[in-house]
Amino acid sequence: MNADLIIYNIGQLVTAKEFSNLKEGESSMENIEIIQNGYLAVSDGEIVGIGQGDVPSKFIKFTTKLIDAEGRVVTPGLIDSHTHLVHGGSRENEFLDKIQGVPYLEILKKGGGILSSVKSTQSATEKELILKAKGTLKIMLGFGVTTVESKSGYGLDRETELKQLYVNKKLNQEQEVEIISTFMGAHALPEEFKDNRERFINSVIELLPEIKEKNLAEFFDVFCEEGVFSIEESRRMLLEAKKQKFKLRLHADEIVNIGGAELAVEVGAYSADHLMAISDNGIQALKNSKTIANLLPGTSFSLNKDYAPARKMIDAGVQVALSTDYNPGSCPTENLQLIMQIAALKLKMRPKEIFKAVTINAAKSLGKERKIGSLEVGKKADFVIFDAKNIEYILYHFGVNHTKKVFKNGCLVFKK
Ligand code: IZC
Ligand code: ZN
Repeated sequence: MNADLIIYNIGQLVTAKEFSNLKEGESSMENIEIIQNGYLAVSDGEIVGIGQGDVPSKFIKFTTKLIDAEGRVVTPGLIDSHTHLVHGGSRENEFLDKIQGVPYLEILKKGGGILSSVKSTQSATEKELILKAKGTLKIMLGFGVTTVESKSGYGLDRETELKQLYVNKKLNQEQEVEIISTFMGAHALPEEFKDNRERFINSVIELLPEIKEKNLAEFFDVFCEEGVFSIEESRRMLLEAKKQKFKLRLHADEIVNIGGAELAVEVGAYSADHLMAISDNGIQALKNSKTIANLLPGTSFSLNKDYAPARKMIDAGVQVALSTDYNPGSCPTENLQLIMQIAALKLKMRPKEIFKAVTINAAKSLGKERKIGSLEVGKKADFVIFDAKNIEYILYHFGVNHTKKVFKNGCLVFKK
């Protein structure tokens, strides 16, 4: 099979292909392939060849573009599987309160936090939201991110929730980063429903058929948290969404442990996200399930809270992903590389575990592992060339962007 693009002389080619057998002394999160001195052959946006050493001549034709990686690291395009990408405004007006110790849920209770972003998103036009999100995605792409999950949830009314989801759809057509759309109508309780929770929950459920029919979201998510939506309320919405063929993910045990991880497993969610306050029982539940623990350590860093017990989870055999949680309140950063660096320094995750978490495991948390998340023949040619000779360097040298080039579907979409 001829290739139209070949990257050769790759110092470390992180294919992120999983081995079925664990190597002595490695965790189940370290079973990914890294080829030393590798090459990658691409045709028509797909991977057609991958291997070690010299590129076999069968891949090379007269017009093949050859790129010398000069011993650098190449990885799959990174996947940010938890973001609140589409929103109006920002919340730096709450920043001083926040760093002086006013709790996140306290700010929300007073009508700030998420509810402040709801106001800004309601008053923004679709065009303004698209423009702002495009700017964000461009920055993310520059950090090596080629797929982004994007939640609604700053509308909390039909019109604005649909507006956010339409923006997701438009973004997929108008820029390079692939968007996976999630309906999160149950992100907070609007003040006007304070005395009528049931009515609000019903209104979220009533929106499901329209969103399904218009094909505006693949996933459904709830902020299951003390003072937001209870386990019982979350379960009811999740099961209704599941019945209507939405895939599920869940904000679980972020701030207070209320059994969110257990609920995520019970309803068959693709991911349980945050888990800063997960219990041992929650870890056991995840361990015996297909639900991915999606950890967002940038949020702990930004809220000055405890970090999720990643080591404990991984050592128990739980599969972990890592994401930014990009949002205007608890984690205003696009930088997934910084999140990976925090995961190393604060979650004590090992380099291979971290790269697995932002590639194949993130893909699994989105149900997309057959197409993206690893570099294997037949998968999409989404990949990153890092200006580094080994993966450790990318984690150790923190706070800068290590990306050199980013390719999406075999096309160069970012160059430093
Ligand atoms: O806007 O505060 N945790 N939702 C749940 C968020 C953080 C986003 C926000
Ligand atoms: Zn979130």
